[in-house]
Amino acid sequence: MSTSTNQSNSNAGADAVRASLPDGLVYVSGAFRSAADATVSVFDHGLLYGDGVFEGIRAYNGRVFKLERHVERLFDSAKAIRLAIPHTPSELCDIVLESCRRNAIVDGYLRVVVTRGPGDLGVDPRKCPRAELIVIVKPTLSIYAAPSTGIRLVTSTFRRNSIECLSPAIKSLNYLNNVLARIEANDRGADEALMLDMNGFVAEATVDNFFIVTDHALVTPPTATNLKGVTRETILAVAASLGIRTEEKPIALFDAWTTREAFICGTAAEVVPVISIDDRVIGSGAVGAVTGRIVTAYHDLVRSQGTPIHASRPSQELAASFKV
Ligand code: PXG
Repeated sequence: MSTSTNQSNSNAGADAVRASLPDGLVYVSGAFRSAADATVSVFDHGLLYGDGVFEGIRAYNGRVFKLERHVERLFDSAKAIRLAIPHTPSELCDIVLESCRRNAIVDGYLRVVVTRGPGDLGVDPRKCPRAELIVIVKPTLSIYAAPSTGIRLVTSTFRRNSIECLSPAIKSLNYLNNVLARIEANDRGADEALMLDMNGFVAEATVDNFFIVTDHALVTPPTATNLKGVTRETILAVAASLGIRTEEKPIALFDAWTTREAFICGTAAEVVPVISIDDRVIGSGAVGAVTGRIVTAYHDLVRSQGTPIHASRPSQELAASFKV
């Protein structure tokens, strides 16, 4: 059977699932349930205190891109906040893949959330005996209106978390300053906000890492001030394979305003060219040559690598744990 036939069959399967369950099947409290029935307790500390961690992952062409790396980062985030995930990393990979299979996903966006779980009013996490794992799968996620022609950024007055407050390496459920920064960008007619670190250097966008292209190299800020983005690290490797020099060093706002090219990157958005920052046009105002090469190389890579959704099955023990 040809690849295209496989794909159209799988897409037909996905269409059938969507027709009967528009928001798909969500994994929560150990079971796959329709989105309408997938509920968490009002006493969940993820809801009450933003006490939890998450990942955004993508599937392309029937494979999950960088699944193991995302799961590793989820466990690192959880470890940092002293949250015990009630599964092994391998079981978590299996639950993600099973979510894709049950939703007939070929291409899609996955959200994995682990909260401290249901407890009581009161911040003490000892009241939460068991973490809650949620896996949501969507066929698409749109973050920016017209990403391919480039987006406009404005610098936010809200700073990215400093390590003294909450390490930006923790992909936690505390996104309020990022949300406020995005509201600010919306209010100012921009597509996205650029968030600075506590020293006034560029940290990242609200849900994406930031790169500039100088005469010498592709430059991105060191991860002390931003999320250790999976796309960011992939792009550093992609650039090296294309023979493009890379540097990780602080970027002053002046250097961002006056750079030849800039882009932001993340799992959901992929690589999105930036055409203006604070009303300073970047380069010619069109997508730059280096950015174009990175966009294409990343696009090709994500569609050609990843963990196959259909090559494995969960262990009997894990499968038996699924309540529905
Ligand atoms: N910085 C921040 C603050 C993020 O939340 C990234 C960078 C990019 O990281 P990855 O590993 O994806 O390359 C993120 C990613 C959303 C959403 O809309 C958030 C993320 C990813 C996807 C969707 O809520 N965070």
